[in-house]
Amino acid sequence: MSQPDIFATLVRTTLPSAVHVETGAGGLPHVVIRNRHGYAEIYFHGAHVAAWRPSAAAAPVLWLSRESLFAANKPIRGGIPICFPWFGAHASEPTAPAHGFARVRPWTLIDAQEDRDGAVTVTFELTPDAAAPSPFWPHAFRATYRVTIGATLDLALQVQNTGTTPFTFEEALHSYFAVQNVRDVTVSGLEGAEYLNKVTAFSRVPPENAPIHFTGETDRIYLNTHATCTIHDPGKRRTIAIRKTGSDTTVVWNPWIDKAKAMPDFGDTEWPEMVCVETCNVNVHARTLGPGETHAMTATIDMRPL
Ligand code: TA6
Repeated sequence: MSQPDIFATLVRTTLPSAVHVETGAGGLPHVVIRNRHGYAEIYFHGAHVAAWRPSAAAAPVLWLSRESLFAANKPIRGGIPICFPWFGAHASEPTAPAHGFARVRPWTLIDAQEDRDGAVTVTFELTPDAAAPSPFWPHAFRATYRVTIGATLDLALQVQNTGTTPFTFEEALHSYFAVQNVRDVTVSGLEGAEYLNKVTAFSRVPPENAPIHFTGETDRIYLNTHATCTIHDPGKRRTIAIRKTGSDTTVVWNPWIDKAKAMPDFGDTEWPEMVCVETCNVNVHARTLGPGETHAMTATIDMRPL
């Protein structure tokens, strides 16, 4: 898509000097933000934050697979995929895209601002594709996604029911974080929460009252938790805190060896480099909105060098 085409279809705002639209991987357009606080890349495809490196960071905070696809109908592997309006496999339609359609649709840039402190906030919007409404979730909605590149990475996903009947949806900011070696990493904050263990057919596990260590495939939906999670990464000598609002579940995931090998867009030896801590409302915490109602979920990602 040429620059004029992008500006004709996907950009509906003026751009401050810290914000540029450039051609990214796979020829997909992305928004590049360079300010005093750091650097970020956000693809129009899925409003996908693919890179974030705060000025204080010795290495990128988000992980991106070296095997990731960058294609119109495929999700990007890494960064922060937006899962909406369902999480995981569709409840009844095996042909439906995993994690919903939002991450494989182009979003429109509707606002871009720079504040006096140099923080940049960009806002994307997704509405039903009039040309190709989803047969899997045929509801009238408006989703907006606000991303702020400041000392922290602030994300806000808002969903509005613009129709005349209630709908139920799931949502996740499926954040992939870069770590030195997942075997040496712990995640704190979820000690008191029970979880559904996807590795054992979603069996229910009581609170373990200890930080999470990774010794194998880990795929857990922590329930009824509003906790701030912290990734402790001794190898990269940093912590990454994920604070949240409007979210009742947190998913923690590392595919480990076999699952990594089974994913064509995930390098066989990449799994030690990442961990997902996902801010979400999924499973029993799916949300229902009546006509005109809105729901907002936020995540604030705060990297601190040790
Ligand atoms: O969030 C964890 C999870 O649901 C895993 O079960 C795994 O499927 C992962 O998401 C990645 O899903 P994707 O569709 O992006 O390959």
